[in-house]
Amino acid sequence: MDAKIDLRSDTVTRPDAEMRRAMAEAEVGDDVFGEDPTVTRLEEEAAARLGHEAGLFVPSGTMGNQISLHLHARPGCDVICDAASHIVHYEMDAMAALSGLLPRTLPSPQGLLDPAAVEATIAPDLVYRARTGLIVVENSHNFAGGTVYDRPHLDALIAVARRHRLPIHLDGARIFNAAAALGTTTAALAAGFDSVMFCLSKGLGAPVGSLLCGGRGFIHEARRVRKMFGGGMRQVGVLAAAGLVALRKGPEHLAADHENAALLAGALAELPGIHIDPATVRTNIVIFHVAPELGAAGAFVEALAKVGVLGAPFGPDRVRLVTHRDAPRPRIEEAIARIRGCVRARVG
Ligand code: TLP
Repeated sequence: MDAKIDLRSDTVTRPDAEMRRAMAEAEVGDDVFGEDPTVTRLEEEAAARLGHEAGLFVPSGTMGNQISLHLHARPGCDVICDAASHIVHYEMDAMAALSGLLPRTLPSPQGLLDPAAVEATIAPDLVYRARTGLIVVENSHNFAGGTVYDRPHLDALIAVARRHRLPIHLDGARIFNAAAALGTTTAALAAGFDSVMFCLSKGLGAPVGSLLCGGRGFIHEARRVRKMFGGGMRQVGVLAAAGLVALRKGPEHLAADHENAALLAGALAELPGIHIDPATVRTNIVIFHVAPELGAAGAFVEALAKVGVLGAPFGPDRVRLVTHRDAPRPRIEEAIARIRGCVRARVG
């Protein structure tokens, strides 16, 4: 059997030859002193792509989100977000640990916040109620299977935030996937948010790094919080150089990733014991339910690994597969054949 097909995440993508060349040739300086020209270029280009005034290069999406939460809301405040948000499940409860914030979660169909439910959750000004400090939106939504908000939906959420004078942050780790799926631009999806985080290290293919974008004053403060969180980096232009290639060239690969995800979802839907509605797969994330006869999600993922397909358990009976540029169409076809064989061996 040839090599494993790694669909655990789009974070497994490796820097390509062009990125490695750019890294080797990068002009660098000490970025804590603001003297790394490659980082500065990346921050400017990223902000321009999102239609925001300024950008800040951060080591991870988690740090970008957490800097933003820290700046937007005071300790003791609530953060309104979907119940299955990345900031709730996969960021080590950092909002509580680092910023004294409490998530006020709303279970939302397909992970997409209902503006009326958000408005109803905003705390009234009562002496015994904590204040709402912030609203957070995730687009595309990871845990819900890469679902996307369209612009009218975002407008309705931003209008709620404005009516209540609340800041609103976008976890746009995969905003380029959302834009590709909706046939729009990242700037169109980022408009109206007070801050936006997106990742270079996922489908765009960079080895490391995310950007936090927002107004000039906000990013000035964000630079200070990044230092406080231990994210001040020095000659980091070697990483920003790969990030620039990812930003310029990465988006063009995403449509193929989405086609591959649709192909995978369609094939999975045909298999006994696997439940997925392929119509819900809009981007590069494929999440399916496994029936008990296939075993728990963890056991099924182990069985898949034995046939050379790597996925991730995403709950007791859910499995996630993510398509990306390092697994082109023939590899996805091969993955489908292997998964089919594995399922048939288990359910006969
Ligand atoms: N997501 C990772 C894991 O943490 C689950 C993945 O493999 O999908 N926001 C969203 C919506 C994300 O999906 C992620 C990463 C982040 C933030 C955090 O980015 P990093 O991993 O760079 O801290």
